[in-house]
Amino acid sequence: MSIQLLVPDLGGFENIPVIEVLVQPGQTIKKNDPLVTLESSKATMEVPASHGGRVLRVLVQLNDRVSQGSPVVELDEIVSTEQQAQIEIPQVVTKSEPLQPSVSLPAKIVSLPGQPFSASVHASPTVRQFARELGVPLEKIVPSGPNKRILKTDVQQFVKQLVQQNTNGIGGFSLEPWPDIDFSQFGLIQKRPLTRIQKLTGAYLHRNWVRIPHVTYTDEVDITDLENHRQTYNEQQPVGVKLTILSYLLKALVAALKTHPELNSSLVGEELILKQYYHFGFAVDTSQGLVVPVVRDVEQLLLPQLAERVFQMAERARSGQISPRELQGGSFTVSSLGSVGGRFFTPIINAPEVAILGVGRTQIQPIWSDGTFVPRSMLPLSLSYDHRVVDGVLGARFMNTLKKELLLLLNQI
Ligand code: CAO
Repeated sequence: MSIQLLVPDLGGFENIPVIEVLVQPGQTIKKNDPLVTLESSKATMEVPASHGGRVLRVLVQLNDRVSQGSPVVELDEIVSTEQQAQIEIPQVVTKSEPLQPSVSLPAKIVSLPGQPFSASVHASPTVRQFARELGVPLEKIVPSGPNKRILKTDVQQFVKQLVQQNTNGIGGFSLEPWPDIDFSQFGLIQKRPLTRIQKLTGAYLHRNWVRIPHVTYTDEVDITDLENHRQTYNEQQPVGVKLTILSYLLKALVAALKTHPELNSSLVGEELILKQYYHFGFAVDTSQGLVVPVVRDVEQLLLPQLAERVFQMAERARSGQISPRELQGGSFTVSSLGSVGGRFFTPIINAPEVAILGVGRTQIQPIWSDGTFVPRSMLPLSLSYDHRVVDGVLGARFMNTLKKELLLLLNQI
């Protein structure tokens, strides 16, 4: 039996726009389920179904205007024996006969102007109910419906994003949307897309910066004697690759990491994976962006071999010839800006590693020694570490060891 469900008495309101259609053909509905939402200048109302059944046709569209008695839905009614007894026969007609109005339940007024929850957000009672059940504050949702109305899909999208953020481990962040500004209104601009490498490294750097509690510890090491040694060695080797400060540091790192193995580890869940290999990445500035080749088994390389390896890998990184395998497996990373300038900075940890060493430019400084100032070459070092794994004392001890090991190298060449 088909019946029409009608708009009930609206308390004197007429020609009220339909702002949401909540059912569709083929859908099975129960008595009291909301069919449409109407919104007058004074209130938002839901029209509930007076009968349960399968929706054959929806007789209104968005923005249609309805009054009491307007047909909303044509329904193929499902009636239990008990319900059948309660239904007044004249209001229910078979499809072959002209359709007659059925009983309509009073409209539910769910939102009135002045009520706190409707003050600034537009949403139908069903959507409000849905959001309430999920504990979602409507004020936080970006509306996509007409007249800035929040739809059910907006609530679902909001929840989806929250779940996604929680899966990524950054639940709890509630940030303002990124500003969308047309800069050309202020002056001339030029657009340049990020390179593929910039896009890739950018995403990883962002993740690491957000997910790892970084602490950066800074110190200086007096490398006057090491510099003399390096320069003398390089002068005596007119051919071949010269020794660089970076290669000394990589070598000294092996010894320092053996003393403090926590800094040569990865945090997996609640377990530390302590690595007994020493594969070190070093940041190379290329025309396409930052690339980090990994020198394997630094422990087994003599200083000149290490300098040669670093030089060749940097060259291949710059010419785009480094293989993906050569970018993998690092246990610690060094980022040296020494050839460019500057002193201290905050290098971002190259996850899943737990620490990274930033190297600044050596500067000759007056250092107090034996009652007088003497000029010494001071190398600035910035160690960023994951504070979940390395605490402040360990970080400081590690730096002390590294400084000591760097100077001990002088006796090894
Ligand atoms: N203090 C003073 N001078 C330094 C120095 C330091 N800490 N480190 C290097 N230099 C000098 C070298 O002695 C060399 O000088 P000479 O030509 O007079 O001998 C010059 O700088 C160039 O050094 P280099 O480039 O040959 O060797 P390197 O080991 O310092 O650098 C590499 C190699 C690959 C690290 C470097 O080329 C590079 O790409 N650096 C940028 C790394 C980077 O992008 N870091 C940031 C990552 S986060 O965005």
